[in-house]
Amino acid sequence: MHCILLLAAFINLAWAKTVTYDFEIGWVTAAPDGFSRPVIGINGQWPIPIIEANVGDTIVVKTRNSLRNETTSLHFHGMAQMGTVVNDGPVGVTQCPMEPGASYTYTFKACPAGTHWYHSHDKGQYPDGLRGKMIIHDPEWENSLNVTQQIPVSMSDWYHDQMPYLLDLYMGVNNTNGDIPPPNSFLFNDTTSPLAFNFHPGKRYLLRIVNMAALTCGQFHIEGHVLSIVAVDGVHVQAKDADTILVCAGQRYDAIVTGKSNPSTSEQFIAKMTTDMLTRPVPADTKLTVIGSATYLRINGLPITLNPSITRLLRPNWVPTAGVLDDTTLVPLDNQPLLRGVTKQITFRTNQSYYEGIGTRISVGAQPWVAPKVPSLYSALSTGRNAFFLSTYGPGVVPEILKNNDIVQIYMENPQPWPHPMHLHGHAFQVAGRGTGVWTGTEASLNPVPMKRDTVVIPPMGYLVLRFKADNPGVWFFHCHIDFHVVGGMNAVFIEAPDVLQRQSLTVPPSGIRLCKSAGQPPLGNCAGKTGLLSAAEAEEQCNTIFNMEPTPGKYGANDVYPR
Ligand SMILES: *[C@@H]1O[C@H](CO)[C@@H](O)[C@H](O)[C@H]1NC(C)=O
Ligand SMILES: *[C@@H]1O[C@H](CO)[C@@H](O)[C@H](O)[C@H]1NC(C)=O
Ligand SMILES: *[C@@H]1O[C@H](CO)[C@@H](O)[C@H](O)[C@H]1NC(C)=O
Ligand SMILES: *[C@@H]1O[C@H](CO)[C@@H](O)[C@H](O)[C@H]1NC(C)=O
Ligand SMILES: *[C@@H]1O[C@H](CO)[C@@H](O)[C@H](O)[C@H]1NC(C)=O
Ligand SMILES: [Cu+2]
Repeated sequence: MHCILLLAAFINLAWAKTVTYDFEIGWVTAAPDGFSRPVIGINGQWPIPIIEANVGDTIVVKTRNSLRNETTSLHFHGMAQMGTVVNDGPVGVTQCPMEPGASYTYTFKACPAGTHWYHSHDKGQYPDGLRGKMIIHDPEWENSLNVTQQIPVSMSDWYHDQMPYLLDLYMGVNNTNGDIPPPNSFLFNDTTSPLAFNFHPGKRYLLRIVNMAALTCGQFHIEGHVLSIVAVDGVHVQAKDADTILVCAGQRYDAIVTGKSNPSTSEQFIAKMTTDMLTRPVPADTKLTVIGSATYLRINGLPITLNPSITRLLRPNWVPTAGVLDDTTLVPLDNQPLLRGVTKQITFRTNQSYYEGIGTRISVGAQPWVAPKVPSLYSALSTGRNAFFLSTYGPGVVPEILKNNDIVQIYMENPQPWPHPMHLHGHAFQVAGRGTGVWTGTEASLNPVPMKRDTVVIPPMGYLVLRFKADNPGVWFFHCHIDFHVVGGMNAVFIEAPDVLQRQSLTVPPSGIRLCKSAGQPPLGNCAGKTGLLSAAEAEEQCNTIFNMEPTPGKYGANDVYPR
């Protein structure tokens, strides 16, 4: 069900229930790859719990920050947050940070259904462990799939060092070429230990695969089995067979796997980190792969032995030989045609820059995103008619103002040798075009029935054409899902129909005002925390915009050195 219809109908949905979670966020110790380190857990546990509900339910997540030494927040990746943008979670965009000891309650409709996840959206923090699975069930769709079991699994990279330290390295004055520290290992379901899928002959399984990485993508493949892809990022698609899928940070794939009808051997699966997002060679001791098994049992309950030739195949340098699924070949089940008649054009370009004395930054718009004094949403809610002026948000947040029901096109160029997983909050967009070089600009070159998702990879030295309808009033973050790049500023903010938001009488919640006050930030007014309209020059001066200086040329320093 579309979330708009759901919002209109939800009071009448007798089956909708409220699902409540009580989360105390705090430090625990874990060793997912054998190396013991402090990680951010929930209620004393890591991995953190799965959030699970049915579409249309109300989810209430009560959080308390017991970290003592770091601020935090939670974002529910994939949720439309229709009418509840105040609970979307990104710090500086829809809320202030939760200081140690502070509490905040996130309440929202479980919509759309699908394989999703939730994570901290503060200061590049989630790779320290604060990220977990979130499954929103659609019982009708799941019944139609005729599966015996649903198996949520995750992939992610993993560091032995903590993010505040790694981010200092990345952002620091010595990192002139924007190098990202390479991960130590790759995790499958939060471990490097070999796990098993226990399959029964001829039975169907729904694998719900999410990549929760800081940086890298993961390939997933099961020997001797086909992955029939039925959804991506919660969008149902016409079933398409794949041998291997590539899942990048933030992305999700739902795959149906059918057990072999007459197995004579068990098989192995592989989850493997891809290294194309790394800016320098992977250290030799990085553990790139996790091997597990698709196990069948004999009548006596003992596992059927592994296929020996497969074991050889998979270690140590496996590469997918039967191709990797190209996600743009997927067709959404609703067959929605390409949105035409664009009323709002946005052009972005990746720009990785080095600023002498400041360090590495990266941007999609005119400058790297920097947190404003007032979260942009709170400005949109508290400035009346001034909410339609860019200076209300300040150039530092790279704002774009969308009118209600605009047909929006984002054209993004990436004149860099590295790909980026680009994510938009509050919407699934059509991936109308993607390619290398620059776009020709013609409608004819776009996909007439584009696939839709909420996180898509822009290729190296390539471009993306994304379209969506501005039918979800709110303030939505558009950003690279590499958490280093979020902190480095590869972000923009879409102010969508602020007049409608204000007409809906949405206001800054008292709990949100408390968070700002305890963080020492003004909760209301324009980006400088004032009433009245700022001039462009005032906004630039008063709203945390420190990048009105030219970047320093040098190796990958200013973007001018990249080959085009
Ligand atoms: C916060 O405390 C944890 C747990 O004691 C520690 O491992 C971590 O390094 C600290 N982080 C900072 C930024 O001080
Ligand atoms: C992965 O973890 C989930 C719980 O988060 C569990 O339900 C699932 O069975 C695990 N998958 C495997 C293959 O162990
Ligand atoms: C940068 O590198 C220099 C030379 O190695 C070192 O002395 C300095 O402490 C480094 N600065 C930072 C902020 O890491
Ligand atoms: C459902 O799947 C089972 C195998 O698990 C198969 O035997 C059965 O025919 C399927 N039913 C339908 C309606 O497709
Ligand atoms: C990157 O930003 C700098 C500084 O604003 C500008 O000079 C340069 O042209 C930009 N590069 C690209 C590829 O847009
Ligand atoms: Cu990026």
